[in-house]
Amino acid sequence: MFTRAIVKRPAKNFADGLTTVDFGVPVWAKVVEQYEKYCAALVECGLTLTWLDEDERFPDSTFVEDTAVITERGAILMRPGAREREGEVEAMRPVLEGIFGKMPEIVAPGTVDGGDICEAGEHFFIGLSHRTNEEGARQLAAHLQALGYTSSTVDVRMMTSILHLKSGIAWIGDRTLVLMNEMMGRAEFKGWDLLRVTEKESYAANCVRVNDRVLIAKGYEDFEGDLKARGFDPLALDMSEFRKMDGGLSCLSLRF
Ligand code: CIR
Repeated sequence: MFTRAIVKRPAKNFADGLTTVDFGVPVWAKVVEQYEKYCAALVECGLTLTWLDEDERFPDSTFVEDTAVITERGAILMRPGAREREGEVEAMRPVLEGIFGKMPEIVAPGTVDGGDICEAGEHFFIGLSHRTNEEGARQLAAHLQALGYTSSTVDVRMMTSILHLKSGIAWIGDRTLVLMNEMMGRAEFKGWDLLRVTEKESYAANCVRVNDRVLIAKGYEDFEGDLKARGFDPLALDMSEFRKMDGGLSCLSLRF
C-alpha cells in the first residue's frame, strides 16, 4: 500500500529537456493539463502529495523518479547518468531526509537513474542502460542487500527502443510483470508471470500499480483489456506530451 507521493511541477522550459524520440515539441497547455490529471489520479488512488517547486535550471526535473529509489525499508539517493540532470538530486535530498533521515547514495563514478530500477516485492531488477552503469548497479545492489532485498541486473544497453528498464517493464503485484514484447523470452524474467504488451502498444508497458488501481497510458486498448481480464482496475491517462520527452507514468512521481 502506498500512502504518499512526491511530485514536482514541470518547469516552463520543459521542452528543453533531453529526448531521444521524435514526436514533436510538447505543447505547454497540454503538459499542464495532463500533469494535473496525473496528480489528481494519484489522489484518487488514495495518496497524499508532497509538491516540490518547479525548477527551470533542470527542465527534466519533473521526472522525479530518477533521483531516488524508495523502498518500504528506506530510501536511497540516485546519481542520474545524464550530466544535465545530476543536480536534481540536491533538491530531493532535504525532502527525503526529512522523511527517511540520512540515506545511502550512489557516488561517482557510479550512476543510476531511478527509471532503471524495478521493484518487484522483495526483489529489485536493476537495468544497465546508457544512464545506469555497472558501478552504479553494484553500489545499488549492495545498498538493497543491506536493506534485506535481493536484486539482479537486466542489460538493456543494446536496445534502442527504450531509455530505461522501466520503459519496458512494470511490476503490478505478486509475481506479475508487465513486459514489452521485445523483452519476452529473456532469461532474467524466467519464473515470473508475464503479461505481454504487443509491439504496437509498447509504450503502455510503463504502467504503475497504485493500491487498487493500475495507472496506464491512454489509447492502448488491447493492454487495457488484458489488464481487466486479469482482474485489474486500470486508470488511463493521456501521456502524449510527456512521451515526447521520453517520459512515462512512473517517472512523474516517487511513491511510498
Ligand atoms: C530524460 O531523458 O532523462 C528525460 N527526458 C526523461 C526521463 C524519464 N524518466 C523515467 O523514465 N524514469
